[in-house]
Amino acid sequence: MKIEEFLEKLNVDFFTGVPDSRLKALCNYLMCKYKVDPKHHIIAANEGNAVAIAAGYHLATGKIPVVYMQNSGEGNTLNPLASLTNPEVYNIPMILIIGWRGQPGLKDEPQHVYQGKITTEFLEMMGIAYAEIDEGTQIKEIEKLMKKFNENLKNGKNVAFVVKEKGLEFNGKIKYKNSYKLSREKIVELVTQYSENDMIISTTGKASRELFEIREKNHENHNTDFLTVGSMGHASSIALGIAINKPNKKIWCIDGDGAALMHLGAMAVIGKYKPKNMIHVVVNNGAHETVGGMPTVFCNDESKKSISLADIALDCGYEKVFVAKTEKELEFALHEAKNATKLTFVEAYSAIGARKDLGRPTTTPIENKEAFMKKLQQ
Ligand SMILES: Cc1ncc(C[n+]2csc(CCOP(=O)(O)OP(=O)(O)O)c2C)c(N)n1
Repeated sequence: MKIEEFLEKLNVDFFTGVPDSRLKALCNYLMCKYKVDPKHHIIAANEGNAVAIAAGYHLATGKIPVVYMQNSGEGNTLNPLASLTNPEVYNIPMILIIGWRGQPGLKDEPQHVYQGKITTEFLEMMGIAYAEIDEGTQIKEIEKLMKKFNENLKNGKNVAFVVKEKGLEFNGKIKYKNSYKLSREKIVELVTQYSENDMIISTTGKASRELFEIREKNHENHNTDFLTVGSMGHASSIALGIAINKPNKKIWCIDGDGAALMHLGAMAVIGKYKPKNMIHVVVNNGAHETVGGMPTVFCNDESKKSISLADIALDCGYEKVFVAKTEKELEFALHEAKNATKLTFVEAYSAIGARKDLGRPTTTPIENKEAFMKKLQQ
């Protein structure tokens, strides 16, 4: 179904959410039509944040907002859906559009399998009426459905569309780019070189896939690396938990700007405890590159300088903070980080993009965990 025709039936003009690869058609359409014009489109920090922004939009306008997300984000929405928008609380209507990874019957990555199974059960549990959209869904069906959904919305209830593979399409083209030269893969490779035999916790998405492939290419062991394949935004907190309890090991975290933003409070907690054996490297491409390239609030636009993650780290109490925009600057920062005895932060600016033939980890998460724990005990 064409995204334009689908949205016309919804009759909405405000969207907020977190980008998803299944929803590329919607995400790219919104970027082409609105970019990030706050009256129409806000890319949120996390999915719960999006529900709250949408609630504010409804309170101010009385209109129906759309919240879009990957099904991985359902958990982040649970609290505001249960205690803010729910009919037994404030009764605030919105339309959820959810990309269905781990759709039963289709092969997907391990982090999507369980979430895929419980995606619609979650909606049932939350009392949210939903419809599935797949490749064959006709616009007439949406028209009919919206008659029913509009009744729900009028009564303050939320409704949802769960979008399966190829459920929505968009023919427009959009290229996401910035002015930085270093690739994320190069940054990850340099971290593996400078960290030597230290432990690395890497973030959700392509950074972890690149880390895995770099180890393969260099015939190195994977047992120093914990690939946080799901749980976006939590890699740095996992690193904190390890760093505190293994003070004689150096713990590196390779994070993304979208992931750091998703649970930004984690940096304040890390800064409070200041593990001196922890190095937090954020690859800042200003984008959710893994799922298509839509911007984060750390994106430099033409008019304004972006928010500085390095400044946030300093304010949170990180003790050594570096900004690297070139390979030379990054090598310097990583060398200093390796020798530091204080909580260290490196903001590494990166281009948007990845190798077309980038693979996926060939070991399971349980194998990863067991090898990692064993190595950590040595
Ligand atoms: C809770 C949750 N929401 C959304 C996603 C989908 N997702 C996977 S990677 C990613 C983007 C990560 O962006 P960033 O951390 O900046 O890393 P980049 O891909 O740019 O390297 C998103 C949104 C997810 N896995 N989990």
